[in-house]
Amino acid sequence: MNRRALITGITGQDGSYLAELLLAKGYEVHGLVRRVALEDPGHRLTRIQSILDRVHLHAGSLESFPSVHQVFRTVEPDECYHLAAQSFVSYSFDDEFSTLNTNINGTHHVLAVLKDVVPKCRFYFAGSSEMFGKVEEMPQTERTRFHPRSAYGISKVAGFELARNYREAYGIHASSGILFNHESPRRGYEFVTRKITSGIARILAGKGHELRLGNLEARRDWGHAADYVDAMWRMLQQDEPDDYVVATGETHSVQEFVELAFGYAKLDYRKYVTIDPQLYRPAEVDVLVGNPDKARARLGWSSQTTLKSLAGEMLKADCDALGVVVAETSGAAPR
Ligand code: G4F
Repeated sequence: MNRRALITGITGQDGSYLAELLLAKGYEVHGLVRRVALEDPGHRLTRIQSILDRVHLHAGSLESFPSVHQVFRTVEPDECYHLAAQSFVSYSFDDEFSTLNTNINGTHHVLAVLKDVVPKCRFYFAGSSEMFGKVEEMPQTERTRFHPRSAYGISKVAGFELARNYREAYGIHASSGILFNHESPRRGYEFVTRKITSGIARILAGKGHELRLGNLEARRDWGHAADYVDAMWRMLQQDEPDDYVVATGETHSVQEFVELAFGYAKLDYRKYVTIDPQLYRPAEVDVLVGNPDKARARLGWSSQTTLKSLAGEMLKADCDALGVVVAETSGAAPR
């Protein structure tokens, strides 16, 4: 019989790539989605449009224990990938309360239900490099101390500790990926890389003339989301549950990404980029760079995409969507 996987957050960037990967591996794939998503598939299910006839969607709310319980009883998954969260760091400063409630309670509900209904089900928690925040060492490893700088980062530390506690206290096969930033043409428009590539496409299409950005000096370790979901799957195939840093091992500034993407478009970014102090965060994570040695050694996983090809792929996709041709995005094969 096919293995059954349940994905929370299946409609998002990571959820959609993961669903495709699991289908290709022969899994029966289920997703927990909000009822509003089922009522508005044209808008909310776009990333999984091409696989809609092959996945099973269940309406539910992570904020409600009975609702999560009902979905788990129906699906009885062998593997659960818990990706759903309020994931925009900036927004977590605007509404700390809903970010903490949604992210922490959502994870707690899923773990508590899993323990009750399917204790043998393997569990993946989407941890984040935002947990390192004001970094205490370079590069960051699984042993680096957490120092989160936002309600989002705090909520991820809480989820990470919940997963670890369920592993230690109840013997649940719970693993956490400490994922560094990962992007793709399916990235939400609010995140900086997609904001940049979609902004350039609009400029080229004559639909915009300015790109407002915040802190260009922040440095991130950016990989491709399609590579990173493979690491999630590999974690759940291990005999023993554990936690892993998933990263490229390289760090680049937002400014470098801007220059790379505008370079592809043959535009001088200085003519279009305006720095908007309103877009600075009350507490910034200045630099992130992960050490993926453990994932490489134990999971046989490594990042397959350079920042250059990632930026090219994203820009090309945004330009294609607006019918604009960009001359040179070599090495930027669509996935
Ligand atoms: O793209 P960002 O919004 O991503 P951020 O905050 O690093 O978080 C992302 O990665 C995490 C993993 O490390 C995830 F856990 C999280 O869910 C999310 O996926 O911002 C990247 C950097 C920041 O330093 C920000 O201050 O870009 C800087 N930035 C500069 N101008 C901007 C902008 N960020 C955004 N979103 N918009 C700007 O205009």
